[in-house]
Amino acid sequence: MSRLVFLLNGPNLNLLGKRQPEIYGSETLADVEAACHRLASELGHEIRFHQSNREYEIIDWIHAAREDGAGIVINPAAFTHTSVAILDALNAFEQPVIEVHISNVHKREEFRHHTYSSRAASGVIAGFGSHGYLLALHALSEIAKTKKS
Ligand code: CA2
Repeated sequence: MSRLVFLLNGPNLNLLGKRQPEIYGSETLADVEAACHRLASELGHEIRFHQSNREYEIIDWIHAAREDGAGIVINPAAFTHTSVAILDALNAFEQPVIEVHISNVHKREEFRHHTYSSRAASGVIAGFGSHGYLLALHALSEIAKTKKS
């Protein structure tokens, strides 16, 4: 069984740690990637970590995960609230999906309360800062174990 997890990040998350630390914290995306690599190797997973400001690239990575991905952790960022195309791609992926939001979107503006991508997720983690990515990796790892046994 594949141990490969895709960690996908949507638009503007390349600015993490560089702007609006009061909302998104001070860790950069490179810090998050390094922490995910460390945890993944402890859990016995390999990861592919990507970020894009382009919707089609995120969709292409979701399609790539169909080949050999054991799961997807995704923060679609603003595409969460707008993209039926990302929802359709996630629905075509047959392994578990965990959605992450750094901020608690439910405490924020009304337009962030509606999500498309969450409909394809086994679970959603929001409001724990960048630590949410690590919580999501733990969750995926547990789901993968349960599926095996
Ligand atoms: O809380 C999250 O993780 C979000 O997915 C972040 C998105 C936002 O549109 C969602 O509603 C919630 C925004 C990502 C922008 O990231 C930035 C990071 C630092 C500075 C500026 C933007």
